[in-house]
Formats: sequence, C-alpha cells, structure tokens
Amino acid sequence: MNKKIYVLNGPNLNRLGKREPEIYGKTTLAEVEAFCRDEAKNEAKDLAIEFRQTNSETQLIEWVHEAIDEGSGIIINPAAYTFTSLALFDALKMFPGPIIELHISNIHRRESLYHNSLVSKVATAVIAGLGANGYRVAVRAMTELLEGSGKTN
Ligand code: CA2
Repeated sequence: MNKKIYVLNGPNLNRLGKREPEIYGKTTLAEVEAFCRDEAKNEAKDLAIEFRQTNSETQLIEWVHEAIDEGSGIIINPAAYTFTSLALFDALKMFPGPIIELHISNIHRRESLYHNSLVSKVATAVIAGLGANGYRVAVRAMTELLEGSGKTN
C-alpha cells in the first residue's frame, strides 16, 4: 500500500505528558509519534505517516488542504478547535478519504463544553478515551479503512 496518512494535532498537545497526567496520561507527543510510526510499519510497509502538531488554527487548516492534495487518510486530534472551528469543519468536509477524529480523553464524560464536536459531523469514525494508545488504534483502523473499501466518501 503506497499511501500517506496525516496525523494532525491541535493546540496544546505539544505539552502532552508534561501537565494534567490524570486526564491525558504521561506519554509525550514525541512518544506518540514514535508508536504511530511503529504501528504503520507493522501494518503496511509503504504507509507513510505525516505527524504534525500546531497551536494555530490557520496552520491546521493548511495541513488539511495539503492532505486533500497528497493524503489518503486523516487522523486528527483538533483539541479545542474540535468544538469551535467552522473553518476546520469546512476544510475537513472537502477531504475525500477517511477521517478519524481522535481524543485522548473521553470527551463525553467531561464538562458539557466538550460535548458538541463539530468534527464528528464530518468524521468517518471517532476514538475517545483510550489514552495515547488511541493513536495506535487509529493508525491500525485507518490502514484497514484504506485497504478495505479505499476512499469512503
Ligand atoms: O482528549 C483530547 O485529546 C482532547 O482533544 C484534548 C484537548 C481538549 O480540548 C479536548 O476536548 C480533548 C486539550 C488538549 C490540551 O492538551 C494538554 C496536554 C497536556 C497537558 C495539558 C493539556
């Protein structure tokens, strides 16, 4: 499978493993990246991973545009932009392949301001509450989505 998956991370996730371990765990974003790459190797030899993090909404949207031109799948943890960004929602709507929305915590068990995800309305699937391990699960699931039916929407 010669395909590229974008793993995009939104604001504050560069602080992962350094603050609020009771909610987000102790794994750092660099460690998450390493095990996404490992999982991609296990699953399919030619699966490239573009792993990125930004604190900027504009940058996140530009990476979605890049994925529209060059990517086969998007795994995205948009962090706070999940709930606020119509611009991100519009950009993701243009992506023709599978989108997995990912949250480290179970957003539905948290305060109500974390309940109304805009991104869920355009995502193929949602993973929440598995901790950092959710990224590994997401890479595996994305591989299967891409192998199985190819582009789903
Ligand atoms: O659970 C998730 O992955 C979230 O997307 C994380 C976001 C939050 O706004 C979402 O509702 C759920 C917050 C990211 C903040 O990142 C931190 C990382 C380390 C320490 C503190 C915050």
